Amino acid sequence: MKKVVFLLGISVICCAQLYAQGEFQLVEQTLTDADNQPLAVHPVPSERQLLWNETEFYAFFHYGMNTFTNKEWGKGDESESIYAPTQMPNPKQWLTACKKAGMKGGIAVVKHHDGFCLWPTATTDHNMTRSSGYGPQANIPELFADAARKLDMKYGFYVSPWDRNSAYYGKDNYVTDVFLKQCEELALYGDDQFEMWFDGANGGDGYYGGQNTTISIDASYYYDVPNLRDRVHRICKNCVMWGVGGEARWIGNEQGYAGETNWATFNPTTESNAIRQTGEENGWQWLPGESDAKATSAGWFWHAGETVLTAERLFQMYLETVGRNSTLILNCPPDKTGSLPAATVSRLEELGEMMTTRLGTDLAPSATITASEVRTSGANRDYKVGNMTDGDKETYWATNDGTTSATITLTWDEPTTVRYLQMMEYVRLGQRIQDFKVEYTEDGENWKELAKNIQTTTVGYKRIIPLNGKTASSYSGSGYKAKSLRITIDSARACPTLSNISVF
Ligand code: FUL
Repeated sequence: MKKVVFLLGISVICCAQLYAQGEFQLVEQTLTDADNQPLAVHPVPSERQLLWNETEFYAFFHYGMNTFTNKEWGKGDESESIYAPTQMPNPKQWLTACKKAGMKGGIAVVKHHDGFCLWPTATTDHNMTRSSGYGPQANIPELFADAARKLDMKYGFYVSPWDRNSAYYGKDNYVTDVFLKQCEELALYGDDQFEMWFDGANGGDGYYGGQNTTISIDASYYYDVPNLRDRVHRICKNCVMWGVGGEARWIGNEQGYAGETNWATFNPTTESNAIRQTGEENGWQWLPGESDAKATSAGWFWHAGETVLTAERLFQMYLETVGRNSTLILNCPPDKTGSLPAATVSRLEELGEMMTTRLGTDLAPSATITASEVRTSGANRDYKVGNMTDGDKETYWATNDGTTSATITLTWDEPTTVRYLQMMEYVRLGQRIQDFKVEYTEDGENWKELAKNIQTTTVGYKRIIPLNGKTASSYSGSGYKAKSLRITIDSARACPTLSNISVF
């Protein structure tokens, strides 16, 4: 009797002898991956995590009670009438400005720790229906979702699990009758939401319905996360539950940078902020990083006299987050009028122009590309080098199984000025690359290594290497005249895959 071996994804012939009606029959079974795709390196992203990653760069809008009290954390005892927009809040203006900066979406804070809700919730009276000015007319989630759809941007909401206003906070019925219901109400503003944001700040002192006390909870079970996920995903199937929700991780700082080495894999019980920045190669969960940072000088909420960071600084943040396998959620606070101040709008436009100048013209498609190895094609799929420049995220280059190092060379007809290299792994099959280097030659013979001071280790969903090794003011460099650019992948967890190479 021969052994039956089932090996998914590898072409094997399994033979088994089955006893039937008194005699042995030989049954031959063929399990073939006709496409010869590499086996996945686990853990791998879920479909919704993949879609979420594509949003890459999006805005955060902290707007609410604190906008009117000049605070960052309201205690929860603020009278509703203090929320008094002097004009009709205008999420369309917020998102339009952010789109010009190259952002693909936004998250609106609709309930911060003070518990004040910017929509007519059935869960508490502490909401905008009792506010003043233009407040009672402005249902922020409704206006925000509507504006995002019109602008073809992704959207989602920040709903603080911690509620310093609620008399029920700390008890079970806060979770069942207030928090989960609020999340469900918000989910109903659109099944096309891409992320719901759950902050980690939890428990502590507050008003709590007049108790004016300190309440501590254990966030690891208090918020009933499995139920929370189910209730939101039932309505919004592609909504990543951030932070407390356990589908994407905080990057470990609020300064707008990720580690140069950055794995999307992580052990969710790890508490070190330094490790949050780099992820964990052997992490058991796909938990990609998101970096939250402020575009302004003061707090998350608008404060009089604040300034907007320079476009150069914001571009640096982009390179150090999106360019390091993280997403970037950049906070742009609306003021008391309910709009973004003019200085923010013009800075975002400047940033957009900078992004287009620096990263807008891809030189890779005009190069001839060769690789040390190309994986053997399958019936309906090939792994040719052209897959990296065809603009199709579902096609990719790969080597054969067992080959974990390779070179890819791009050659131009004439020496071409290059400043940035962008690479994307086909992360659907897991994050693999562990170590690579980049070199160029001007004369076709002498090779020089670029960006030597940078850890050229991980790639992940997206990596952008400033070839002069500088993320700050990097464009001021005059670039490198390259006849050829060579990427050497020195090691990978399994045969490497790349779905994109771009050169700017
Ligand atoms: C923090 C909060 O406590 C801040 O107020 C802000 O919302 C920031 C984005 O997350 O943890």
